[in-house]
Amino acid sequence: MILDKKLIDKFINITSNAAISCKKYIGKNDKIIADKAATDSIRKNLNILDIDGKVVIGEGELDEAPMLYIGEKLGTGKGPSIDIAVDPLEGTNFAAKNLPGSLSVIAIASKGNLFNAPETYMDKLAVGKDVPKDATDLDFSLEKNIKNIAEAKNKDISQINACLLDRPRHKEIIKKLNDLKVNLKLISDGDISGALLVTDVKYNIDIFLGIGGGPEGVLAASALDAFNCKFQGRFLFKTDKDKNRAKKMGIKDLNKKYEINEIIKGDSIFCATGITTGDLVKGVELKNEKFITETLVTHKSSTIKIVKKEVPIT
Ligand code: VTB
Repeated sequence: MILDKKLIDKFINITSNAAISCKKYIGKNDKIIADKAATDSIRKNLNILDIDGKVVIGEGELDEAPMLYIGEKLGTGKGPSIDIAVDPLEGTNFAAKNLPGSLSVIAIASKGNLFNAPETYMDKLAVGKDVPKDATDLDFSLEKNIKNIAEAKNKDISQINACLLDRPRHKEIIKKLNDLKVNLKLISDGDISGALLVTDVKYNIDIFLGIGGGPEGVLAASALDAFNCKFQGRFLFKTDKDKNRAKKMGIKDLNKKYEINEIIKGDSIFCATGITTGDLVKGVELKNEKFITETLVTHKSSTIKIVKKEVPIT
């Protein structure tokens, strides 16, 4: 089912307003308060929309998140039935420390079409549309993936650029990439943005890989699907609590590798508004008594664009 284009503006407003409500907390070194401002704003504004919405990815489960918890119903109940994935403030550290790259992010799809992801880590791989879909795979060796990308792009391996989170858990991968002479972009947080850097040659990233948050993986996949890029993810369940939770969510094979069309089906809308300026979009600016926001929007069935919005101070 195609999602009504009129929903696009409504969802741009949702993430734009969340970004604006975060603005006063940028650089205050308090990520909890910034996250709460974004979460409050999103919840309040989603609840007045004519949608029959349900959170499938949010701030956590009911016992750990009072708002935007998985399963929470949102909207007036009068409009289309949609599933919502939301990360009100992606890159909480960035906002708290006034560093580049914090975003307010939402993705929607028709009911049942957006994967209900557990709050656990995910091993991810994202590659641009200029590489054949079968050239890379989470099950291939790192060497094979890099070699195939280089071949597809007619580049030397030393010209390949890989983006991943700078974490001790990636020590081995980083060493292998160094040995291969691949160029690295090691990000401290914000792996939704990281994954989206494969969408356009201007970002100069050939592959995004490594282990990050599962919910962030699903959000990135929603946009990557509209860009016709490749994404694969495999959840990593460490504790028994994680495993039981996954089983309760209906995941039978805990080692399953998910393809993009198993994570997001049919039409979707994705909006990411900048809070602090990053690679994808500018942060919120205040000019002449107006806030100016920039939002990356993808609507799978119609458009991909960056939308600037002016919102008067109220
Ligand atoms: C990433 C990143 C987030 O968490 O998913 C990461 O996108 C994964 O968790 O911005 P660890 O920090 O435990 O590695 C964030 O960095 C913070 O939510």
